[in-house]
Amino acid sequence: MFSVFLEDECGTLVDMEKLALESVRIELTKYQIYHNSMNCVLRVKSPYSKYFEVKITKNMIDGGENCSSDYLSIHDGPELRNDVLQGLDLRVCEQSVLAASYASSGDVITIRFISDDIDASEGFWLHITAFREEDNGACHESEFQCMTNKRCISEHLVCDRFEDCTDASDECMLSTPAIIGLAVGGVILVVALTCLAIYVCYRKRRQKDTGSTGHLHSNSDILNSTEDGNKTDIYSYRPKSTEIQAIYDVIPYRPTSTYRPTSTYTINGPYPQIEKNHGRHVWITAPPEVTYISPYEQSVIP
Ligand SMILES: [Ca+2]
Ligand SMILES: [Ca+2]
Repeated sequence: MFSVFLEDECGTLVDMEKLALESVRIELTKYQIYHNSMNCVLRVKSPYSKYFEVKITKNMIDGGENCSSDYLSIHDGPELRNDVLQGLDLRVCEQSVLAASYASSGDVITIRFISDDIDASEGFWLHITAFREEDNGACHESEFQCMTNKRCISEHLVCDRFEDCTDASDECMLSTPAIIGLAVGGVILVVALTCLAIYVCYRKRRQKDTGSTGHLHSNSDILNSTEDGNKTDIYSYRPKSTEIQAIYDVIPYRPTSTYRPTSTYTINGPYPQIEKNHGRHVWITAPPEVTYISPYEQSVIP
């Protein structure tokens, strides 16, 4: 949003066509409190002879009784002697009751701010939008038609986070159900991510506690995994046939300084036999009678 500070532009003309603007915000001051003893006039000219829709979006003018101390006036024309915008008080201050917006009857408005020499406040903001009346119920291709009053504004003002139509139909407001849906979806997503994080931590912790990557990768039935004192790794499994292969993790439950994964791993007896060793994983072919394997001891235990 292009902003003009009235205190910096006293006596000037804001030509929106030259500035390529379809809307502009006029702010009284860039400071927290406006100056005392101001008498500042600014004219605003619309692009392509359009009209103006003026919204007073902030009104903190220390006006006192009947706006007799500080006040704003907005005139429907290039001169201060022109009437104020239709429906607007002659003097606008914090005590004024305002309508949603005010329209001009021409392409120039004159804004004036007066402050006395004591007490000040934050000032005002005006949101000014250029509009055109519809032609036979339609707007041009590059325009958006406001829903209620059918006025035409530039399509560039659609969904720009500033309400340019009096009914705000140019803005992409989310419906209440959509907001609720997004909120619920967000909560579910957060809970799901938290559960996933907890599960991953749990798995890592468990693997760390066992000293193992956790399991036999096997199509055999894994009966259990136990620990036998200091002998470290003990798995047992019961193959269903002589052709069963298992990927055996040879990392012990609690690795000791003497433990080394072996690449020349053998087990007593004709079965089972080692087929492959991929680092920590050993492929084993085992007969049905093998029910207990202690890879650390390299033996078959009945
Ligand atoms: Ca004052
Ligand atoms: Ca807008």
